[in-house]
Amino acid sequence: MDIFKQMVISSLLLTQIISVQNASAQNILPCDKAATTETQILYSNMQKLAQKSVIFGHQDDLAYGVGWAYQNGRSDVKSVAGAYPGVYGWELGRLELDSARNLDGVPFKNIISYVKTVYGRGGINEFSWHFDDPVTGATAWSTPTTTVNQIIPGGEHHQAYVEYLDKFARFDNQLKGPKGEMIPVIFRPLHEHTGGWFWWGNKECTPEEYIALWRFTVDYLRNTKKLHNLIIGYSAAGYQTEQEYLERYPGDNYVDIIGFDAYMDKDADYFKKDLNNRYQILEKVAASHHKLPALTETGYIMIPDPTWWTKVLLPALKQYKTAYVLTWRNWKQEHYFAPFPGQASASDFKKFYADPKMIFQNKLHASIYTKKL
Ligand code: BMA
Repeated sequence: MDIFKQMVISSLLLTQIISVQNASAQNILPCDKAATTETQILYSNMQKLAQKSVIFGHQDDLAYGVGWAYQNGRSDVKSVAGAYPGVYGWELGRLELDSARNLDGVPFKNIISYVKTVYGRGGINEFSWHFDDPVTGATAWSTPTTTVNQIIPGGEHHQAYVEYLDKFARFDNQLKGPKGEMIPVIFRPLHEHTGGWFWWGNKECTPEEYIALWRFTVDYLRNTKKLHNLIIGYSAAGYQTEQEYLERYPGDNYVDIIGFDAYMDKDADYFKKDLNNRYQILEKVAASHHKLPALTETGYIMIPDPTWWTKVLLPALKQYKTAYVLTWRNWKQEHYFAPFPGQASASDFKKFYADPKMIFQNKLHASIYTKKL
């Protein structure tokens, strides 16, 4: 082959490689091949936004805050920053018991209505599920070593877990938009599994058992219950190495968003170092597995550092690709993770909100579900 032909062929190949790379960097399809159009569009738009920005999220934002509960339209984040968050985390614990309220007292009826409101204005809903142990009936924070093994397919108590998922499906089917379309949501089950404090944690089951549980969960909801509005979130707790992060990874066909939960506990230097280490690993895994990275839970309880938002959190968000960051709930004076008016970090939070990197509800529109950016 002459040198000219060779050059043409290699330049064509290069173009192909670049376009494949771009496609994988910008438009990864949901792992559910039958995801609804709205779900596909949302996931695509989240990827696009994540190239330059981070969406701010808050757990239970519309339900209650410090010193108030169930007041229409109220939100601690909005009271401080002037805008609602863009991601809204909700908790499903006790749905498995047919309870009218979740484990933090929020009526499921309200959650359904919040989800619809959020969808209507182009916010994004996310679910965690601190479910009770289906074998012993103890809480999520119990640490038996046999539960996961007993509820995976073939296990003696498998049916009890199937019933949990049936209840989730019944709930999920109520999340419908005005045209009857399913509202896309991020579903983040079995979280913080690299820690040992939940019954599905790394001290409580083997990697094979955890992976079997995860795959069954997703396959059952997708194939048997025909739920196609789920963007699946995989979120670890602490880890030191890539190997540790991936030890229980269920595979690319079972995950859309990958992330971790990281809370600061007084020692800012340690937190920053650990956050950097975890982010570096996450970035690498996200790139090689073509998944969307997120900081799925974070916070500094009672935020005693008045510049935590701009001096600790924001620098990390500026350094590492993050689709969204979700701070935990504002329950009471001794347990909150976002500021409220008068709180020590409130004015810093306004600066954090105003930073061009950050996206709150006011920068999102309902078309996030219908039109690709
Ligand atoms: C924890 C705390 C608990 C709560 C649980 C589930 O981190 O906020 O009070 O019950 O999350 O929301």
